[in-house]
Amino acid sequence: MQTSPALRPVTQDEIDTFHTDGAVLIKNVLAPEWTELLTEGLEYAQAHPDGMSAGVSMPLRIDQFPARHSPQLAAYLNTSPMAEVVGSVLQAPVRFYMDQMFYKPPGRIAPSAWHQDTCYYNVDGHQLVRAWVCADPAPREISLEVVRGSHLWNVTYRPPVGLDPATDPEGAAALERRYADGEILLGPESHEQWTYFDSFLDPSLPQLPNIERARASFDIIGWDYEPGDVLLFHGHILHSARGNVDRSIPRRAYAALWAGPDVHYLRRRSQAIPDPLPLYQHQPQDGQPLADFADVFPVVWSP
Ligand SMILES: O=C(O)CCC(=O)C(=O)O
Repeated sequence: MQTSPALRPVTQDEIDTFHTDGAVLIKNVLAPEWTELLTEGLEYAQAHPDGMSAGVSMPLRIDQFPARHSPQLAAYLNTSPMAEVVGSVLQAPVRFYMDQMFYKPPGRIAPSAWHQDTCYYNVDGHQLVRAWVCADPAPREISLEVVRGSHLWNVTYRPPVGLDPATDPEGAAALERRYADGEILLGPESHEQWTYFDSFLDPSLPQLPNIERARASFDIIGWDYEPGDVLLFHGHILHSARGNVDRSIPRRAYAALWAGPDVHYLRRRSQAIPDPLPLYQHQPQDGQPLADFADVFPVVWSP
């Protein structure tokens, strides 16, 4: 796959910031043509929903694996310098794991609640990196915030979605039995029809602190994002997007999850996002590195 280079190299300072803070905004690294392709790709995905396109409570569409149904997003993923930027920060070979679209139309911009990404997926490792880009300017009041350093807290919180044993004990008990039998709760069929509430709200994981209510107690950082920037954040970091402000243009974001060499499979009771479809045929076992599934997750960039 032929990728084109970033506008500039990632600096040592940016690499250090990512590892210390758990997130870094890499400014002016993507040429304008990438933003054009991204815009086309997001509009195409928005106009062509599939079984993994989820309307969430406010006007917000989240698509899982949108590059699968948007040719322009596939081209963006495969040829833009995104993988290079991630790999330069990890200083290691990178594999693509999955992608998402967060399409917020003009009007009241929906916030995204505080959460951690790791607990949603059947993977674990310290080299899981999210690259978030936006087709539109996104000042701090509508872009991402993180709790600085929370990627090193060594805690996996309960995702705030899924079937709650407190409200549906029988349904939850049935899911619990399937999990104990070794099943992946979100099987390949979930790629046809999926919602954030097909999963299991795992009561064994600690509940997220109410960060929004106690903002002053946390070291929260955020950025004014401009198209051409790439925001990188760690898979374990606590993050959210601000919102509830009115604006005349959309906020169309695309986020891809990338994996370095230490990332491995881990079947989670809290899994909320299905495994990538071609992975199911491998019947992956806990602890297997993604390198064991090189046909599904080829190395896309190496130092
Ligand atoms: O863009 C958003 O509103 C949320 C993004 C996010 O949570 C993520 O990329 O993990």
